[in-house]
Amino acid sequence: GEESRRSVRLIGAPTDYGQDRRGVDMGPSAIRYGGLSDGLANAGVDTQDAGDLLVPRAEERDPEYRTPSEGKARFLRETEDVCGRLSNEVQQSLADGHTPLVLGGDHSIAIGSVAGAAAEADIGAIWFDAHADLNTPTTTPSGNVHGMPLAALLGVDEWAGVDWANAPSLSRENVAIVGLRSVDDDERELLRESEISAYTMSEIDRRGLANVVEEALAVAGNGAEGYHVSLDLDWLDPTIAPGVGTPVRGGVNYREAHHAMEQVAEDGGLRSMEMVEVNPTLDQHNETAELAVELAASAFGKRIL
Ligand code: 6HN
Ligand code: MN
Ligand code: MN
Ligand code: MN
Repeated sequence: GEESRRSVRLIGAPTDYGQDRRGVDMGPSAIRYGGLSDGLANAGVDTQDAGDLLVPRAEERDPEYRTPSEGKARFLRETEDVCGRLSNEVQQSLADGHTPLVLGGDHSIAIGSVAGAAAEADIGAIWFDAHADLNTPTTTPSGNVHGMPLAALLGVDEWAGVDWANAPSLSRENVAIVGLRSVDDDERELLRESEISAYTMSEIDRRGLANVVEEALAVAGNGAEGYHVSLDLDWLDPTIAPGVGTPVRGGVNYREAHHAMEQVAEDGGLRSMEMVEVNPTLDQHNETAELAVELAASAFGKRIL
């Protein structure tokens, strides 16, 4: 029979509530201008664009609002609102037979995209990131929710009480973090005692990224109905991805990143994906957004031969 083409639905989530450096809300536009629909067409997938969620400007909001039990988490109320709507959009895309590709926005939106992807299935996740994103409103050094989404999705500590966006929606044995090089003390403690698979840059140096990604794919897919790929552009070395709010030296290089995405395509278990933290105001000639486009094409199966 004829092989059915994958159809991708783009969903923009233009937030900048989750971190200090403004401008990441322009990520969806920058990635579209970087040629995303052409890039995906070259990868042989059909694309439809659902546009952007409406996200109120931070200026119209009070970042300090929180209930006493919520600790320190700026714009938590706004993040909850966006993630709830994003979760519904992602769920609807899957129900309609499309693979959701969410464009951030800061990484806090992952709470919504993963919750939506996990609503009707048991899924795993691969977190390509310099950071662990495992803080809670109590452990956070910054109060920024972009440092917390994976903890929210796993129901860690205070996040166990979140009753929004269908979170918690991941289990530790199906989560792999790849590319770590900036980890806070409480995150380190959690990673040491938990079943979460965490791969540092040093382990990647020693074993090679391809071997690490092969293992991460096995972890995320083991006993699960597919997995979510969360691609934080600060995963890459800042020399090739300067347009991010929290760059950390010593990330993966251009070919390594492509090969990792090619492994995702080859594996076939991708259920949903997001690309986050692209900040065009910190970028050089939109190169980080263009790199995101190229990586998405690889993840969705672009072939050279
Ligand atoms: N990101 N661990 C730091 C924090 O503020 O919690 C940095 C988090 C960065 C998060 O890049 O998505
Ligand atoms: Mn589920
Ligand atoms: Mn990061
Ligand atoms: Mn992140």
